[in-house]
Amino acid sequence: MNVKVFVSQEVQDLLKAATNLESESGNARAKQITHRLLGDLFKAIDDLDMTPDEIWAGVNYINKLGQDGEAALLAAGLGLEKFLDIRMDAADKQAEIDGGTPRTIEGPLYVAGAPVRDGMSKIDLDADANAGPLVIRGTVTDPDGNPVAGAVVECWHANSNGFYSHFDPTGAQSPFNLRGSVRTGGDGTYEFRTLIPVGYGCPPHGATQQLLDVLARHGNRPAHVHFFVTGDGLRKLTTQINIEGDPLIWDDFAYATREDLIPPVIDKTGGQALGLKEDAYKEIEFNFVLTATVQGKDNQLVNRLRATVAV
Ligand code: MBD
Ligand code: FE
Repeated sequence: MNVKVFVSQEVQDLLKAATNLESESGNARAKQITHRLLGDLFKAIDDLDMTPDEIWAGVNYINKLGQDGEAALLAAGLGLEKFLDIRMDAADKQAEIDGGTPRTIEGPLYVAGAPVRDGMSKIDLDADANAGPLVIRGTVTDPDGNPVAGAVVECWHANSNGFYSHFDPTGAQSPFNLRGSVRTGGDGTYEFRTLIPVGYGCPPHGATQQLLDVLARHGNRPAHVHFFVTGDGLRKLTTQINIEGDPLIWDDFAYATREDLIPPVIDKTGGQALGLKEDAYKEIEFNFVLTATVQGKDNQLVNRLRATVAV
């Protein structure tokens, strides 16, 4: 088959009818977006001469994606979430906002409601024989380099199996294991006492890995730690750090690695006095620099569905 029907009046009318484009009712923005995306799909079907079998494979794939609860995971894996960062970076550049800690994607595994502590939090609630102790500490400063008092640093990461609490397929972890929040004092410092994470891998039988297999891509991330950082009058920062030395550091299936987000990992002793499980431990110093709101507004706040657990 090599037919081109997209530009026909019949198809253009069908697109308008299907999205109720010419009526005043409904959500105008949703109609605009649906009309455009559906049109782009129709055009791609024409251009690539997609077969009915291919279309139904795609429709069935979407069903499996939803059944597996993996739509946000696929968004990370296909670079859609990274694309949003590229757009926000470009918007910042246009607005001449610079100097802050680089953003990188949130990913789908945040859980709201973790306990908030002052200054320091020990977040490794569950024993993990294969993970050594790790201290992550630093400061939160404003664009002028002043410490931010009352800033909140939220942290979440995986265990030595690459699994996150709440999403752990083995069900092994306590709620909020390896998740926590620290509120800074007047000196703007924060500290997390935790364990060294291992990189995440997509569920092997899930829809995301299924598509990645077809594309001959892997579904793994290098070891990393996520952060949200908030402070009064400053924009919320969403970022991550990588654990230096992970072989996948520049081969992340979610494209989240950035040059300035790979702090050195330092060997330290004295862990016993800090309540760590071994005296020898690793330390990462990572300082967050927040950026000012734009006309009093946080233009990088992102609303999305997030898991919530009551403390
Ligand atoms: C993760 O831990 C993650 O951070 C992302 C972006 C996707 C899947 C798992
Ligand atoms: Fe992650």
